[in-house]
Amino acid sequence: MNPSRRNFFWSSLTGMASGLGAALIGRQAAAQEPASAPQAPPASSAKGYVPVHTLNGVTLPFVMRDGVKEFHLTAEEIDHEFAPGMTAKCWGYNGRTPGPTIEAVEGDRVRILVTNNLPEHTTIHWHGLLLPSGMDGVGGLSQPHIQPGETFAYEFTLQQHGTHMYHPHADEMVQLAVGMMGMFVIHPKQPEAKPVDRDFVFMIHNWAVHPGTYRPDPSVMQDFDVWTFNSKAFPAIEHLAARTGERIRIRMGNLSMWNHPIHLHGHQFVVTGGDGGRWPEAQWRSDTTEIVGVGQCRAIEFVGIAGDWAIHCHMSHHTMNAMGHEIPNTLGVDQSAMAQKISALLPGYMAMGESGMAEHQDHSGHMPGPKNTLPMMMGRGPFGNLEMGGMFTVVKIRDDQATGDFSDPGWFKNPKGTVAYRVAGPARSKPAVDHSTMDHSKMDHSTMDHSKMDHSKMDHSQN
Ligand SMILES: [Cu+2]
Repeated sequence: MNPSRRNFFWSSLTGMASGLGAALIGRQAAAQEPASAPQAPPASSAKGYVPVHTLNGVTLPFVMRDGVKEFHLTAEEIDHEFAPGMTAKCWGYNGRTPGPTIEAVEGDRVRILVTNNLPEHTTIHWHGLLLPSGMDGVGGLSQPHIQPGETFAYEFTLQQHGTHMYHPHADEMVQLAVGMMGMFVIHPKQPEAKPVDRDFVFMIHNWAVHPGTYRPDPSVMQDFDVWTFNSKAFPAIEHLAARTGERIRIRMGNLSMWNHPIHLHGHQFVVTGGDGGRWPEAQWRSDTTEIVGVGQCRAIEFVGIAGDWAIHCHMSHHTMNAMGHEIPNTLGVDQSAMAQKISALLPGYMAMGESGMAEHQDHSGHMPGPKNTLPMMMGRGPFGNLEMGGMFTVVKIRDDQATGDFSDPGWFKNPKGTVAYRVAGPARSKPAVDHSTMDHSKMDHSTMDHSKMDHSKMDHSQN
C-alpha cells in the first residue's frame, strides 16, 4: 500500500500506532525534552524587559564585537524528533528547527553570520524588519545566493520593536517545508509601560511527513500529516508554566501553509501586537481566539488564572496527528459482518469508528501502525485520554509557581467542588477488556496467538 495520507485506510484498518501511543503522557513526553533552561538574558541595552522563553527551544547567543551584537546561524540538515516515536530529516539552523530565537533591543546594531552547510544554496530574509534593501535576503533580488560552504554577513541597525521571523528566500517552498525558520524578537528601547512577567514564543508549522516516511514532502499544499508548535507535536510540546496573577505574553509566528485560529481556554486575552510592534493600548482588543495568518506574527497578553488551560489551534484536524482522509465514513455503520470476514484473513483485525473515533487512542498502544508515525490521538491527563495531537498544549498556572520557573508543576489540583461530576445515567459497564488500566507499552502482540481470541461475543449470525 502506498503510505500516503490520502489513501491510508487509517480509521478502519488495524494500523493505528507507532507503539508508543497511549502509554505516553504529556508530562513524560515533555520531560524527555532537553530542558529548555532559562536563557541568560541578552546583555541588554535596555533595562527592564523579560527575556523570551522559546517553547522546546533556545535563544541564540551572541558576542559583542566593536559595539555590534554578532550572531551566527548555520543552515544544515538535522535529525528532528517531532515527538517520541517520530523523527525526520529536516533542515534547520544550529542543529534545530525552528532555529534559535534571535533576541535583541531596538537600536542595537546586529551582524548575523550565516554559514550554509546545506546541499543547495540559501539566503535569510529578515521577515518584518526595517533594513537596507541589500540586507533583505531575497536571493537573486537583494543579494547573490549563499552557496554551500559559504558564509555571508548581514548587518543592520534595529529601528523597531516587535515579534518577527527569519526564513530563507531561496528555494523557499522547499526550504520552509523542511523546517527552515526562526523567530526574531526585538524589545523596545524604553521599558514597556505595562510590562509582562513571562514572555513565551513559538512558531506554528505544518509538515507532510507521510506515514512510514522520514522526509517532509514539499509538494503538499493542504493535507499535512504533522501540525506543530515550534516543530513539536502534542504531547511533546512543552507546557507553558506561569504563576497566578502574572501578566503573560505569548508570541506566535506562522510560516505554515494554513491560517491557524489559536484558542486559549479560561481567559480573555488582549491581542497586543505582532510584526508591527506592540500596538498602542487603544488598539488592543479582547478575544479568546486569534487567527495567526500565514506570514503573520501575533502577540497575546493576559493575566494568569490558576488552572490547567488548553491552548490549541481550533481547526480540529490540526489537533490530530497522522490520519487518513477520503475514507468511507464509519460513523453509525455496523461493521460486525465485514469485521468477521476480514478477521479470517487478517487475525486481530478490529473494526473501529462506529460510535466515534475516541477508541482509537486506546487501541493505538497495541495495534502496530506504520513506522515512524505518531498515533492520530495521544496524551493522557489526570482524568484520562486527551484524544489530541498536533497543535495542542497546556498553560499551567499555579499560585505557587516561582517567578522565572518554567518547570512543569504537574496537573492542577482542583479546589473541592470545582470539577464537573456525574448526576445521572447508568453506571458505565466495563468493556470486556479494560484498556484504561492496561500498560500497552509492555504488550507484545507479535507473539500473540490470535486464534485464542474470544469469538463468543461476536455476532456470527450474519456470516
Ligand atoms: Cu490550525
